Amino acid sequence: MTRRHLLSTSLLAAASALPGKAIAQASATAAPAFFKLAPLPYAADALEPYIDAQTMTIHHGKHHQTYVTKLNEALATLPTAPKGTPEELHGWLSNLDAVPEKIRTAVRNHGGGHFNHDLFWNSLSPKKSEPTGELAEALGSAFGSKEAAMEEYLDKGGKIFGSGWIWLVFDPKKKAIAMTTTPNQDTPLAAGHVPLLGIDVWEHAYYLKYQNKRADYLKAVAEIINWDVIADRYAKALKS
Ligand code: MN3
Repeated sequence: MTRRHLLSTSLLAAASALPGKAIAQASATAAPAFFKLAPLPYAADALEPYIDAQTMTIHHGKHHQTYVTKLNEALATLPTAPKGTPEELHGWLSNLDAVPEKIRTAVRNHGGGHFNHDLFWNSLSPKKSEPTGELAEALGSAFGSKEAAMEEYLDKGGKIFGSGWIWLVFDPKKKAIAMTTTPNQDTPLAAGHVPLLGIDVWEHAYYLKYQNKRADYLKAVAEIINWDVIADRYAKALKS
């Protein structure tokens, strides 16, 4: 028996030992699931009427899933398997130059997409809230008031050309919060900023319900911001 024949025979034996379901799953998945799509932290219709259930279902289940799938496909080409932890992704996005060149663009776009959307879903809530404590004070000193901060959010979010994100960030160098934007799926991490709030301004985030009326979408989303989560992120950013 040749070595090649021996190898193919043992592979066949290994394959036939797998239950049918495992084989079907293995062939349906192109790359190992280093990173996985987490379920939404609320029901798909929970943010109605501000964000409709159909947009939510497609945005999370198709768009976000695609970023995860494509990130995993790129990572599968690496000689060593990644850990697939949030900390690892955070590290790559904070220092893209250190990411192997052949996967750098995929990590920036699809890894960024995965990171941004995770933060986005968890920045929203059907339960109404308002900024309190240190966060309310920081909004006051940076913008004058929460209302003024939200005016800047509407203005800057409305002016994004093409696809991108509007962010409330903490800038550790200036020890201050600020409103910034990024194009495509770029993250604030690349600029050394700590993202506190991120709102998706890609058309896929609003077009089914709001069509070209981006300002209406931005105003609606402002009603469902989970300020308790944003305050927690700010408190953690101050400590680190
Ligand atoms: Mn999106």
